[in-house]
Amino acid sequence: MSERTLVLVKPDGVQRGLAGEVIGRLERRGLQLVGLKLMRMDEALAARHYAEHVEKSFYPGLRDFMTSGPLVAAVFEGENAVRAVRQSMGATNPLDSPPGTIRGDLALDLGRNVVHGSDSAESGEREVALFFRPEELVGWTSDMAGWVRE
Ligand code: DAT
Ligand code: MG
Repeated sequence: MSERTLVLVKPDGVQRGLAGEVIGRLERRGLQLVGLKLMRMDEALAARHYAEHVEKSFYPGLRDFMTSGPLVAAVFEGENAVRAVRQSMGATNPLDSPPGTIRGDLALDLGRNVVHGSDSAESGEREVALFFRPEELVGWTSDMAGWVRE
């Protein structure tokens, strides 16, 4: 079933000039981009986005990091989009992420791991709605679709 996933190039990724690299890797895998913008996360959005982590000891550092500069927010859509993005991202800790993954190739530190991706289809819907108004998402048919999926 088709699903949507929210991808964030975190402030470290944008500062390091890796936004295009991260989005490009996911595009090149064949995932379809349906939303994209540069924006800044404020504290209220951080608390909603990371609701599952708000009470954790690392949350203040995570919040300060995520609100410290611009991020690139993107939505990818398609069958198994959540799983494909999580696999391309690698593990939460870059040192546990194999080479070939975004975090395994581009990051070293748990607190500077360059990219976010929704962890389930349900999270994807919730997170997309936090970052994008419906009219900011673009439905379109990729002319390459038949060359990406059978
Ligand atoms: P992921 O980003 O892989 O979905 P997560 O949802 O468990 O991982 O955590 C969100 C972010 O919070 C993660 O990308 C980095 C940070 N984080 C997670 N666990 C942490 C910890 N134990 N110490 C410091 N930062 C942590
Ligand atoms: Mg997560």
